[in-house]
Amino acid sequence: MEPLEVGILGVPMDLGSSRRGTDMGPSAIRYARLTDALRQVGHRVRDLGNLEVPVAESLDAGNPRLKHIEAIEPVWRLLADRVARLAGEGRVPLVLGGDHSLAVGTIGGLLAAGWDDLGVLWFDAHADFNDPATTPSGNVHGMPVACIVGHGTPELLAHTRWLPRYLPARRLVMIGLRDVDPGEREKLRRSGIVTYTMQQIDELGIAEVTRRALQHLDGEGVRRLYVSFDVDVVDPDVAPGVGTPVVGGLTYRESHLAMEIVAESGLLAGMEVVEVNPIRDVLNRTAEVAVALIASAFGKRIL
Ligand code: Z70
Ligand code: MN
Ligand code: MN
Ligand code: MN
Repeated sequence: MEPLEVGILGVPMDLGSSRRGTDMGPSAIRYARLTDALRQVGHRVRDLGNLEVPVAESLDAGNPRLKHIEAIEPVWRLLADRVARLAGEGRVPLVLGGDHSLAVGTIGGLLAAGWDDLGVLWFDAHADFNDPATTPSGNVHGMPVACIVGHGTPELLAHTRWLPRYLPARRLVMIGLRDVDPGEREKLRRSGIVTYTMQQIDELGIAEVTRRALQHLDGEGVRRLYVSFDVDVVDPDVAPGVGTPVVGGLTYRESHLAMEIVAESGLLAGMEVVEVNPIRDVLNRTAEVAVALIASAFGKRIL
């Protein structure tokens, strides 16, 4: 991979989830020596610090089916501005979460930067495709995909009016699904989003799945790839420090191979790693896994 100008941005936000602690994700990932890892691969790295995010305890959650949305939406807009500016400067955004609701801001920023050839690989145990009508929790981190592709109730989409446009559903591919809510299932099947569940990964292998995902995006005209990586896609035995652990996830080796194939594609234009929760971790193991995965996605090779 040719040397990139990487711009790191932390988003210490846990307003989209009910378990506290993902707000400490950016610190945990930095403590695991992220910039060193990227520089060792040959990239130039600038850490732009953290976005200012309100503390949950200082707020009222408001609408129980759309908790903290009045505080989350301004974070999305601020994040989108920052990401669009980074992209405009030719930097590759690397965003550290924070809960997964932040993806509306990052991907919204890339759309605002005029990335018409953008595609998204969404690694997650969950579909994050709920809306206020289907949510079992009211947590917005279960809804970002609905916001990004514009499939949700008007009440939800009212908070995305600042987006320049929605991402076409066929330009988003999910990998690693194993915990989909009943209300998400039908919506997802009809959405045009391409999905690879753990069953398909077991049958085909992660290499074939990742290659098929990239091939599909290529066929949709995608020339710039954004990887949205929810660490809960990795098995909780490997990455225990997450808000919502789900058994039966990607192994250390499968997750690394997927990132190595992403690097080989030559299309990586940005990445976010979300849902790292140091409170629930064993020492800082999950952030260390996150840094190793980022290094692989950014071109680290064994030989
Ligand atoms: C469930 C919900 C969730 C994490 C997304 C879970 C959502 N589908 N959890 N990412 N870590 O509440 O909507
Ligand atoms: Mn409102
Ligand atoms: Mn997620
Ligand atoms: Mn998840």
